[in-house]
Amino acid sequence: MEAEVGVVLRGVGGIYNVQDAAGKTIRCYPRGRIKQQELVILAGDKVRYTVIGGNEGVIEAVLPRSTVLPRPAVANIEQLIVVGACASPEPQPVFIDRLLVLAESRKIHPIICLNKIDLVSESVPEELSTIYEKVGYQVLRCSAKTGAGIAELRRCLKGKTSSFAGPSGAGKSSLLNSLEPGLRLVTGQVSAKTGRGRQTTRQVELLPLSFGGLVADTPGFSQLRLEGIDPMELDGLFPEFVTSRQDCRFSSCFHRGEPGCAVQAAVEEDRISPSRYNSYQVFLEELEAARGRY
Ligand SMILES: Nc1nc2c(ncn2[C@@H]2O[C@H](COP(=O)(O)OP(=O)(O)OP(=O)(O)O)[C@@H](O)[C@H]2O)c(=O)[nH]1
Ligand SMILES: [Mg+2]
Ligand SMILES: [Zn+2]
Repeated sequence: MEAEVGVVLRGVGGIYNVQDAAGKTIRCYPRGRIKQQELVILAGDKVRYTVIGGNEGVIEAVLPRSTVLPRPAVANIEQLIVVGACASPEPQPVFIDRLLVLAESRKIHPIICLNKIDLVSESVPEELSTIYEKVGYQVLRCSAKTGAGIAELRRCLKGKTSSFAGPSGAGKSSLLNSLEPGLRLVTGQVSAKTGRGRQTTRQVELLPLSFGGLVADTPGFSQLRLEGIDPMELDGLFPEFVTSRQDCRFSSCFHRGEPGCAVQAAVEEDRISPSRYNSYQVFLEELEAARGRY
């Protein structure tokens, strides 16, 4: 029988739901040699499989991945929808920047989605948007509650393989329910005491969208530490630093107090946002500390 190629939507207990070319879900077991190779099969993986009757199949091979996101691991994501709440939980630019750097480092296209605009005055999303639009990022302003911005979010997802990311409680699952009501994803409350979400989504799963495309709801990449990035290359993951850094006096400039630093000059002249520059410094320290440990 001919092998077919499909996409792994999710894996639980060694059984993988694979979406075939027609959109049907096939329950697949990996062939013994895949298990022997200790090859991990991820959500998003494109796999070659043989149908063994009905809706069941055997996975023969995992095809090369174009991208991989860590914790939760998900493969072949084209766009990362970075979700941040305007309130409840309070917006954290460093968290947004962390996800943006992650996306840039993996060559995944990021889009920012500011959710819960119904809870705040217009100035809150306005100020946040300015920071990111200045960089050149697309920023959506949404409310899963009122439906504002949902049509635009739908347009961004159409025909693509995307993943949602962002702090627990930001409203990732709620946004997905709002743009595709059939999904009925479980959502949680934000704790009144800590102001944080309760990590309602525990598993990564790719969801087929009725208007075309796949999207991963995730538990939010909340444990995320940046890894495997050379501190020298961090500035290249902040798109707005790239033109300035060419004018730094030293080619090995880390942009933290060196004389003749064009990046710092750009911060002073407000061409680079202070909050972005702050995130750069936080990540630089983190990456250097991680190096020191080995
Ligand atoms: N007012 C308001 N509340 C929202 C909005 N979106 C989500 N919420 C509420 O925020 C809470 C958390 O939403 P979830 O969708 O569970 O958040 P999540 O990002 O999926 O959280 P985790 O799965 O824990 O990572 C729920 O009580 C939602 O009803 C919004 O646009 N406006
Ligand atoms: Mg969720
Ligand atoms: Zn510099």
